[in-house]
Amino acid sequence: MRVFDFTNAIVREPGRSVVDGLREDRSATPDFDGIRGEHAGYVAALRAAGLDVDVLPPLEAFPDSVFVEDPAIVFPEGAILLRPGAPTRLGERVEMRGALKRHFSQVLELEGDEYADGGDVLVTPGLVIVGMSARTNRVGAQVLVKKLAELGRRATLAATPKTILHFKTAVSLLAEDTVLATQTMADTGIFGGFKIIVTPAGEEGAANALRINDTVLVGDRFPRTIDLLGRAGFPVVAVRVTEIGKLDAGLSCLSLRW
Ligand code: CIR
Repeated sequence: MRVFDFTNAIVREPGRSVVDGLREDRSATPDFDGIRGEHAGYVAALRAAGLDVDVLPPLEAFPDSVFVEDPAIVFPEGAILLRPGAPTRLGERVEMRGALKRHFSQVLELEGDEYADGGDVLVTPGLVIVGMSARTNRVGAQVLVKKLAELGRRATLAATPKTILHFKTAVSLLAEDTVLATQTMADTGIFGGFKIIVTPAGEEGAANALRINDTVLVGDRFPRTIDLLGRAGFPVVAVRVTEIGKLDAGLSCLSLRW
């Protein structure tokens, strides 16, 4: 089984408060109806890729709770409940616990003061890479590596380039031996053992793509990346995440997959 062969996903519907989610760039205001429509399109794309999708209800108290990738990571053998690094997001873990317990018999938890976001965790064949960032501190990453070992997963730490929010903002796995990465991420040397397809200049946001079974989801506002991947033989599905992108998010952030 390949690490991107999935049968199930968890997503959460956006609440109206989603427009108050965290974002660096305050100049472009996200639109709720736009986000809701994009989210519905995303869920349809997951289903078309073959996934059974559990859609959780919105949580108005947590504007960023639509980004379910951050409070947990999941594998066929079990889940790990994380401690998101943004103070406004820490409570999302409590809300995610019940869903994880419904789907997984083994649910491990980060329990100290450490913090780690799922957006910093890249699963590759044989090795999970945990990026340290503003949302995942060193202790959080170290505790997470131990929890991953309990699930039988080998993991290593890496530094997330300072200019980006999460490790996976700048890289995604396209195939077992290939990643899509921004030039900055490619230059770190972390992906020396992989073929690297670099996002065209100006389309760095495309690096947060999502391989699911035989499909690669890519943001529809990145035509040059879509063309590049198509010519490299990847079956690309363009998904609209323009309003969602105003909240510093992309395709992986919106689901947990196993
Ligand atoms: C945040 O800043 O936490 C949200 N507005 C965006 C989270 C994106 N999540 C991800 O990249 N895994």
